[in-house]
Amino acid sequence: MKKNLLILLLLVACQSQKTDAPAAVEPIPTARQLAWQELEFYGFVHFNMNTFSDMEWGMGDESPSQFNPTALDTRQWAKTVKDAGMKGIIITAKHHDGFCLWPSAYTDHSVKNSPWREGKGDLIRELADACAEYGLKMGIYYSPWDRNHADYGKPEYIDYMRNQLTELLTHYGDVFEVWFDGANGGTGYYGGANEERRVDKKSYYDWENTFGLVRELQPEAVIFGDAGPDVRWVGNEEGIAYETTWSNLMRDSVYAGMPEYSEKYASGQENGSHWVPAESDVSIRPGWYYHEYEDHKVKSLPALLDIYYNSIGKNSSLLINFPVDRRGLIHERDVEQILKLSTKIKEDFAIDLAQNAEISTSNARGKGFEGKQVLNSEKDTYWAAEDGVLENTITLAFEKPITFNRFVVQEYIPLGQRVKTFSLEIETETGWKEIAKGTTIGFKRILRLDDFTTGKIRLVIQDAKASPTISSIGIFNAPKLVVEPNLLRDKSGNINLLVPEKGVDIFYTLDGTAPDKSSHRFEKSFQIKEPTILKMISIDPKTGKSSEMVQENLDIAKANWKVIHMDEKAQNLIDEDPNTFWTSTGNEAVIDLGALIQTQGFAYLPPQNRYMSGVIQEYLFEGSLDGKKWTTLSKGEFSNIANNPIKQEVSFNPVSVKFIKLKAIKTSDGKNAAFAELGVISRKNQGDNL
Ligand code: FUL
Repeated sequence: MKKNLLILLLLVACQSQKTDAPAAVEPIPTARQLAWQELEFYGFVHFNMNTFSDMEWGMGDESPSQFNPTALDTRQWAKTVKDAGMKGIIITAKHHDGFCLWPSAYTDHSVKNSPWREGKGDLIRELADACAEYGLKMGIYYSPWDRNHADYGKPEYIDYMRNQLTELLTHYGDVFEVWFDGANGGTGYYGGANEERRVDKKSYYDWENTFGLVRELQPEAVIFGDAGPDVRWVGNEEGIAYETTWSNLMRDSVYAGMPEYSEKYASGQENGSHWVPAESDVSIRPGWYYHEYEDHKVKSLPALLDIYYNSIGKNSSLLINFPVDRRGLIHERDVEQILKLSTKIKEDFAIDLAQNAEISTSNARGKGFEGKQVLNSEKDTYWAAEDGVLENTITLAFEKPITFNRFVVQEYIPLGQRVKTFSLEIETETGWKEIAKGTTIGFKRILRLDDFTTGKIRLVIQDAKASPTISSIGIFNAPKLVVEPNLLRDKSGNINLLVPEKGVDIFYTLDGTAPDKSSHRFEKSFQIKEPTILKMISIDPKTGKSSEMVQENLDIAKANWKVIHMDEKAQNLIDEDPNTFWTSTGNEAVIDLGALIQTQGFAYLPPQNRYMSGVIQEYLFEGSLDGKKWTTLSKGEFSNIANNPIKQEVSFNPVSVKFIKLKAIKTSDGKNAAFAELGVISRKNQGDNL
């Protein structure tokens, strides 16, 4: 009897012993990379000489006297970044034009020769202090390419670069990321002081020793570059990672600035040799640097939210840039938008429904690796399958059906990235139904789904490099994104109203009254041919939450209009699409309105593309009954159009015309006049014939 008891006790003791952890699947992250992975979301600041020269890539011959912010406040940057839920700030200490934000001992081309703080300022010091105060980390962007330094292209420049890195990495405390830009014009196309000095990007910077210096001075810092070595570029500047994003990279095949990088390497490779995870960088405006003419182009909440889900939700970190303005502040509109984003993210992930689920798994490795490990917030615990078992399911069962639309899953990356394909299924009355599929998971994968209601959800891992390890699963029911509707109208007057999210209703009025949920509900496209004021609003029917109201002053439809120019592209100026434009070699646009139209003004939309050319600043507007004899209806300037290229509306005494002509007297850059749209402001039964 006693003997049996002993055997039983021994058996129990053996079973309660912790099961061995799975072996790592190489490559795996280093300690500094693991710490970096936790940051996820941090801010970029582009601010230096380009802010004052109004350029994106300065030439290097700018005078330090141009650098003169009037109200620089790094604490305002830090507060914004902190409030937005970001963990740090990377600052452009030196961009391609070579101007230095700190008083480097190795060049005169720096703040020390600027009027700012009477040449006594040190912006990196001020930022380091502000970051410390707000509990943020600081990173350094340093452009290897230098259009100012006399030695660029020669071996001496490498000493200069290392001396400067030594200053930056020893004088300001801990740095979490050193960002080496891969850009080097070197084409002769852009001009610039050192353009003719092409360098061999692979060998010139002697990266091995330069990285060695960074390691020596800041052992905890990750180094960013196209080729890593620690963090890689995502391959675009839109802030978007790939459906399949491996943290593994064939690092030895890549070098910074290689032309085929984006296409061949940016999404990583399943069998990449090194752990070099992706970082998605994007600016909150079209440009990296501040330009007043982009004040109306700060990214909308839907656009920022798409970026968030397509970067952090796809195994990448997110680096959002603020083009700090000439005052030295993050512009009010940028602050407003980034805070809208962080508020929405907090709402989306407010309550983790998975916490109430019962977990079961198709395979269990043993003690310490049970399914329930995916629900605790400790990062060192995870569920793991037995060795060699690649196909697995993790099922979450709820007492009562839940409604959800977000699914978050994380692999336990200290043992390497493993999952190759997975799907998500819900239990329905007729059995399991697949609602989403994916490829890689990595550090974090977020599925943004329609609403589903079910009592059971299961993650099905179909294939993996080795038996999977999952550290976390989260399930959320994000509230609907309720933002102002967008209006699209074609030439014939067909109207479409759009909101980014399904299940949100749009209500509108055509009689000038304020819309509410008793107004017309938009169901399908309709036509408006005559001048009409359309007011619209969007409402989430479940919560009653509504957007701000938008008013569109629609004018006569352009269905019968003809452009009097042989160039096919001239149609762009009456296609009602703000994103297309036409450049007129004759510096004018003439339109046959197809009928007599009583008009009391005109509307001109300049090109909306990033590098606008031919924006009309001084104009002459004429009307005609026969297209031959013209009468001047208005003459003047569009003030501030170059800085704020929005639709310009000009009124005059009502007249009836059949032809209109907008002529450029002067354009912003002296180039041929360009038109995105041209229209009239008309009124029925008003005005006299010419
Ligand atoms: C690019 C640079 O050329 C841009 O000016 C900007 O700094 C961006 C983040 O990286 O390569």
